[in-house]
Amino acid sequence: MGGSNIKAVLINPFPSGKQPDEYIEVPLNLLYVGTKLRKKGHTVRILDYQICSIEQEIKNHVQNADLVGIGAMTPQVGHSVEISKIIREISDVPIVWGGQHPTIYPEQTVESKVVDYVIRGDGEEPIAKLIDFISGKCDIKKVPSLFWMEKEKHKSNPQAQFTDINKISPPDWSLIDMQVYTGNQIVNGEKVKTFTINSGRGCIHRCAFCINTFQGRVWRKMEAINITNEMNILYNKYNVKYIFFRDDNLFIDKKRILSVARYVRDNKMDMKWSGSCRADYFKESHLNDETVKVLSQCGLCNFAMGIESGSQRMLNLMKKDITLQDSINAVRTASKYGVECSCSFVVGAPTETEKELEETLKFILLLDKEAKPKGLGFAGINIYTPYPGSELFDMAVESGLKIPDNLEGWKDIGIDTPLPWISKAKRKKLKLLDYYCNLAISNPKNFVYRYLNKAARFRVTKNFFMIPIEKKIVDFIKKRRG
Ligand code: B12
Ligand code: SF4
Repeated sequence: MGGSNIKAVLINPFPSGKQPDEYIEVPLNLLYVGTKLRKKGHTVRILDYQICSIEQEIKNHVQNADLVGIGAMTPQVGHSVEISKIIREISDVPIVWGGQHPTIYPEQTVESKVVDYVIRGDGEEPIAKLIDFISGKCDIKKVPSLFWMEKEKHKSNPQAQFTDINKISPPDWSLIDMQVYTGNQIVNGEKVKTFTINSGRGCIHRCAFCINTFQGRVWRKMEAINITNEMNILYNKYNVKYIFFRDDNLFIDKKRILSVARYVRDNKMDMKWSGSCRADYFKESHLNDETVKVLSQCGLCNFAMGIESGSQRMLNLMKKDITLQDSINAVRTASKYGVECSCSFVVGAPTETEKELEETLKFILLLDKEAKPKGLGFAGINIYTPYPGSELFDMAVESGLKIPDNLEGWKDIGIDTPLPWISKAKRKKLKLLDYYCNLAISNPKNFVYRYLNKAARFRVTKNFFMIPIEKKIVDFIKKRRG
């Protein structure tokens, strides 16, 4: 390792069970960590499973790297372990893991022979300090948020302060190929150049399936001026016409989001944007009619809303703190001003009964009706996946889910994890719901699809999904069309 410039390779591994997406997501975690390293004068290469074969690329890049960083959500642990093993076979470069999974299980992660260090929580400051340590410039004790093993014993340093997200804006987009990541998104039937901004970290709410509760329910916001600065550069330099705000909860601060919206309008930017919002925010003191109207006039075109369930008992169990009426009201208000709603739902959570599942299916159709005149944009039906760090995970464990006792044991916990309270037959059925609910709320343009839509509505109303012939027909049509 010569001089102070070191070479870091940062890796985004493949999450188990993930279906290929048309849209390539920006690996924001590595972008921020990489930005910090580049600002310190280091060389950074990001390897992302979405656009390259990591197995092949690491062979080319690891030989002369001084540090490898891997970002791991729980479903990415399996691939992260595989990659770390390959690296170990060809190099003794230090391997550091960061991200949600090692943040929740730092000790268990460093016990693995293929991980040298874990950085817990925000990675920007700690990774820069870790590089100082491996370059011989400081003692290991000076690296905040670090976990490691020494003579078979766990060692750790105190947690770093949260990153000041206003100081790190904008991230260094030249670290990634913007041509690839500004992939086209379909908006109102048209392909639009799209990019992602993260304008806040954390959330103040307490949903029992969400990792934010583990992180102390603290919300850290980027000021409006920094958000609009990022939007401006993306618009003028990269010709981006659609911004996906990837915040957990974009609309916490009404004043802030209104300033961003007005900036888009006042600067005559031809730009659309969307973000996630809670259904209970649509009330007089927050997102009232007037506010939603202004937001819509200023480019907001979609609210992503976690409606989660059509059963109030399940909503209460999930500590969602919303009512069914809140969701109806949210969808009505948004649709009145032309803002589409993409709603997501969780099915198959512990203790959910068949009747409660039916309530959710009926509720999706009801919301579609309330979203006048176009209907819901999308209904995402996810089978509950227990992610550690959330309250519902503990309930899943009580219901028979086994917690792996070593890092490699997590390799099967992912998007399609078998759950003790869901039989194989039930899982097969739950997997069809996303497909059928979206067919049922679609606006069919031709005769065949009108028939399929009617059949899907019947199935969703009756909670009957045996012999999924319509799906086979659609798959066949799609295949023939290529
Ligand atoms: C945006 C987002 C996505 C995006 C992009 C993810 C990405 N890689 O950037 C998309 C849509 C692809 C996505 C997908 C999924 N996501 Co997601 N996602 C988020 C969300 C809302 C914000 C993450 C983000 O960008 N934050 C901003 C960045 C800067 O922060 P960060 O990611 O935390 O990274 C910081 C630290 O963690 C750390 N760090 C991260 N990586 C590394 C690596 C190194 C080497 C170091 C040193 C440090 C480090 O430093 C970073 C900078 O401070 C979080 C919610 C949350 N509270 O975190 C969920 C979240 C991370 N997602 C989650 C899940 C489960 C998923 C899915 C598996 C969901 C699914 N069922 O399909 C998929 C699949 C993952 C994939 N890679 O494709 C869970 C993870 C739970 C867990 N135990 O792992 C979260 C926490 C949601 C939740 N509330 O439960 N996600
Ligand atoms: S699910 Fe959404 S609203 Fe609930 S705590 Fe998580 S980020 Fe906040």
